[in-house]
Amino acid sequence: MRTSQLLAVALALVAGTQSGTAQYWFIDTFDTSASLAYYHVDRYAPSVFTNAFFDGSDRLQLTVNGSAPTSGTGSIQGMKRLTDTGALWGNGLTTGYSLDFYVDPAWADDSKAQLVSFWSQLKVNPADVGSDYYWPNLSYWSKTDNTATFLVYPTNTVALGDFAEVSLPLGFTAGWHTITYLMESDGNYWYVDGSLLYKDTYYYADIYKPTAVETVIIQGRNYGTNYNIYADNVQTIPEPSALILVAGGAGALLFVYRRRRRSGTTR
Ligand SMILES: [Ca+2]
Ligand SMILES: [Ca+2]
Repeated sequence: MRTSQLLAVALALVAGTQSGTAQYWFIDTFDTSASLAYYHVDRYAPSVFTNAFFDGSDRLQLTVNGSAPTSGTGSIQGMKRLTDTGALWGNGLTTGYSLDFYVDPAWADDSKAQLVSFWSQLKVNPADVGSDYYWPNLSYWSKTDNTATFLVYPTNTVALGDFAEVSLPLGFTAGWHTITYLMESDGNYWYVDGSLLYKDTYYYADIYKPTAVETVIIQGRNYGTNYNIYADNVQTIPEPSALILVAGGAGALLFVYRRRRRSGTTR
């Protein structure tokens, strides 16, 4: 199948998810302020949450309030993406999301910390019991020693314990990157720019089965200074296999296309 045909099929699949099913699909481009209405404060409010022209397009801008608390819940500043009625997605079928985020080149040598963090909340069946709820997370962390890493907060905390560092992909540079999160039957998959960065398994999978992604939270952490987080094209992935093509955008499409080429199944 030609790449253009692949895209057409994928777009048709997405169109089909928007009517007559319980799947919840959206894309927030932040090209107008309309997308902002879906976002609600999670923990502590950032000082700015708006759409702004940045780096050639209209983006989401979240400014971490450096005057806020620097420890505890008050240091965690984020916005949660809900439905148009302010609810969790809650449809049982949305299994991932992707978004673009910006790594500011100035962060690399300013001897200050910045954290750009993305949380999923997974619906669990049977219903979760307190802390058994799944909260997979991927964060980009610029440290005060001017090194940087990704952080993951796995669902399998029994195996990994807590946040764990995952090295940046080879050749990772400042600028825009695409993150894709997929909830699969055997665990969480995090892709960066179309390549798998990290996977973890569900510890309680045999008892509390995750069934859907219910929200995405875009979050910064206050280290005592203001900094801007920019994101764009926040979108859900209704089905894990076919729709990664669309949800990841052209980058994911090419990724899959290349993978097919490598495996000799290009048609
Ligand atoms: Ca945009
Ligand atoms: Ca820094």
